[in-house]
Amino acid sequence: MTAGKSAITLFSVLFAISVFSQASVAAVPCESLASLSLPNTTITSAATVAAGAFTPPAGRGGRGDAAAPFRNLPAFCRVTATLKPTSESDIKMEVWMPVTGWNGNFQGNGTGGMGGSIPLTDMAKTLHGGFATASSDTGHEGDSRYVLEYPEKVIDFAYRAGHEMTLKAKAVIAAYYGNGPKSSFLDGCGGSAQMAENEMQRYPGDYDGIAITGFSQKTRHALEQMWIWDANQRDKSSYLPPEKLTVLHNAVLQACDGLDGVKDGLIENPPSCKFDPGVVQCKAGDGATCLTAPQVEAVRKIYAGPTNPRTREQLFYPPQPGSELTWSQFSGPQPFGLAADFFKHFVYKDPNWDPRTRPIKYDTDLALIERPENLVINGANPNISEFVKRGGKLLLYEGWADGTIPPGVAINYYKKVVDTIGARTAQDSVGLFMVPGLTHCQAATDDFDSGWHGRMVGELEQWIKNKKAPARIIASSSKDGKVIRTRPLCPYPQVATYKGTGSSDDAANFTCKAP
Ligand SMILES: [Ca+2]
Repeated sequence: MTAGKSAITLFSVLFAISVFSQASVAAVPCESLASLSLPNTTITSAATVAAGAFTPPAGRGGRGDAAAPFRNLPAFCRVTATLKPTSESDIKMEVWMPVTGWNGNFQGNGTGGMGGSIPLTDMAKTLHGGFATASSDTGHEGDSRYVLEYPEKVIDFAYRAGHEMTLKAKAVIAAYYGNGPKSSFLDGCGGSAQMAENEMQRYPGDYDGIAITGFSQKTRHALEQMWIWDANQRDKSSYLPPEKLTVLHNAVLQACDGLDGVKDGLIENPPSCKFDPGVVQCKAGDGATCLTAPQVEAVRKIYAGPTNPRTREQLFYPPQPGSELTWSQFSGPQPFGLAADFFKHFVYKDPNWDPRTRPIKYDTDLALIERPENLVINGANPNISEFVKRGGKLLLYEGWADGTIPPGVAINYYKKVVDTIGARTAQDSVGLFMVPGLTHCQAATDDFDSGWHGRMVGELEQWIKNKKAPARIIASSSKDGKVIRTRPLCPYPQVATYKGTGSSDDAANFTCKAP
C-alpha cells in the first residue's frame, strides 16, 4: 500500500467517524455488522436505510392503509441473517435499529398465522415507536408443507425460531449501540401470540414485558374455525351469508347491548347475555330480516363451540355474542386458510385434504390433531414462575368480539396462571383486561384498536417503572383523527360500569366493578 493511499484511507475513516458521531447514537457503522460473528448465524446483509427510503419487497408492503407504516420511516440500520440452530433449520430474520432517537429498548415481533414470512409491517410500526426491533419467518417460507419432511422445522416454528431470533437480535443491538437494550418487550396477537406464550414459558429471561391478545392454542382454535365451516357447509341450507350474520348481530345487540346500562353498540360483558337465536327465526320459510330454521340450528352449533358427538365434551371455547360479523371468514365455501393449512399438514399429512370428501371426526380425530409433536405449537403451560420471579410482567388484553380465537382460552389460561403462581404474586405480575367490541387483533365493530400495540407496551413500561400493575387502562375511539369516546378497560373479572350521570363517551363516568 502506498503512503498516499493510506493517508486517503485514514482521512476517509476520520471523516466517516466525525459525521457518524454527530448524527448517530451507534457505536460502530451499521455496515460493519456484516462481519459480526454469532453462533449458527450467517449475517446476509447490514446496511443503513435512509429516512423514508425503505420499500418493502413486491407483494409484502400491503396497499392503502397497510402500506402506511412504511411511509416516513426514520433512518435505520437493517441487518438480515439466516440462523441454523439445527442442520434442518433455515430461519430468516431481520433486525431494524433506529440510527438516531433509539429509546434504549428492544421490541420483538412474532409472526402471524402459521408463520412463513417476516412481518415487515409490524417491524415498521415498532420502529416508529423508537424501538430496536426484530422478527423472523419462523423457519420456513409459505405454508406448512415442511411438516411432512422436517420435524426440526416444526420445533423452529413452535418456539425455537422466536428464541433464537431474540438472542441474535440482542447481540446485534449490543454490537451496534455498544450496549444491549435496557428492557425487552413483546406484543403478540394470534400466531404472533404463540411466540409470546412460548417465550415466557420456556425462555423466561428473554423478555421483561409481554402483552398478548388473541391467546393462541392452535390445535384447538383451528378446530373451532373448522367447526364454524362445518356448521355452515355440511348442509347447504345451513349456510349463513354475510347479510344474515348482520341480521343475527343486530338481534344480539338488541338483546345484549343495553344490559351494561349504556346502549352504545358495545357489549361490556357478553357472557351475562343469554341470547336465544330462535328470536330471529322466520315465521315460515325465508326472508331478508330473519333466519331459516336450518340457519338458526347452525347458529346454535356455533355458539355451543366444537363438541365431541359421542361424549358431548366441549372441545373449545365458543365465540361470544357480539362476534357474529367475524364468522363470515370461516363460513365458506373455502375453509379458512390457517385451519386448512393446519389440518392438511399437521393432522392428516395430506396437502390435498378436502373437508367435503374427508370430514373432520370430532371424536376419533382428536388423537391425530393432538399428536405430541403437534402439541408443542400450543404455548399452554401456566407455570410462568421463573418469568415473574425475574420481574417479568404479563398483560393479556382480549377482544370479547374475537371469533377467530374466542376469548375463553385466555380467560382460562389467566385463571390457571393465578392458581399456579398464587393470587398474590399474580396481582403484581399478571393482568387480564377484556375489551368490548375488539375482534381479532383489531376492531371491526368499533375502532377501540387505535394504537393498541404501542399502547400496551407503554402500559408494560409504566408497570415495570412504577412497580404497580395498571388499575385500569383507558381505551379510546377516534373518528377523523378526533377522540370521540373513552372507556376504561378493567382488570378481569371487573366490568366497566356506567355511574348513571354524565356523558357515556367519557371514561370518567365509569367505574370498574365486579359483574
Ligand atoms: Ca352497551
